Amino acid sequence: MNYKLINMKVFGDERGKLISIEGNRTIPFDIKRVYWIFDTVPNQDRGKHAHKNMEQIIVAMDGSCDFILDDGKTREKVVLNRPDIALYIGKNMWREMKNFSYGCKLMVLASDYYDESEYIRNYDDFIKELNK
Ligand code: T46
Repeated sequence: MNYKLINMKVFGDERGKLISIEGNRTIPFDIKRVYWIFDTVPNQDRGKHAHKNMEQIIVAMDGSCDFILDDGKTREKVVLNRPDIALYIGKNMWREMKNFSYGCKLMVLASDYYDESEYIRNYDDFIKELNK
């Protein structure tokens, strides 16, 4: 499975906590794009696609959601609910995002610019792409 959970180093003191992410250092790619997802509602799923080439880091800054990760052979569930744990998803991984809490805030760092042609949004096409 081409994903991993990264425990982020937390700089904390009496003022609160701080976490820093540096491309190619704390995460395994250069950051070309940042986006965030917010105002989520339960029972409204997201994702249901894979990326041919893109790598991403996802952090639940507030609230929680489940990521279903699928490499065409195995499906695993990861619960994101802490701002100090980053989910790295590599290339060719099907992802579904479910069970959002109200107003969950996800920050996403991506290894490339947005390119709709790089998405695989049909599961059968994803399996075909893996077997090419
Ligand atoms: C992913 C998960 C975690 C853009 O125009 N630019 C962008 O950078 C992005 C990410 C999206 N969009 C447009 C494309 C759609 O019209 O925003 C709309 C919603 O995107 P989408 O339905 O793909 O959103 P999610 O939450 O299903 O998936 C997103 C990312 O697209 C995807 O790469 O891995 O978050």
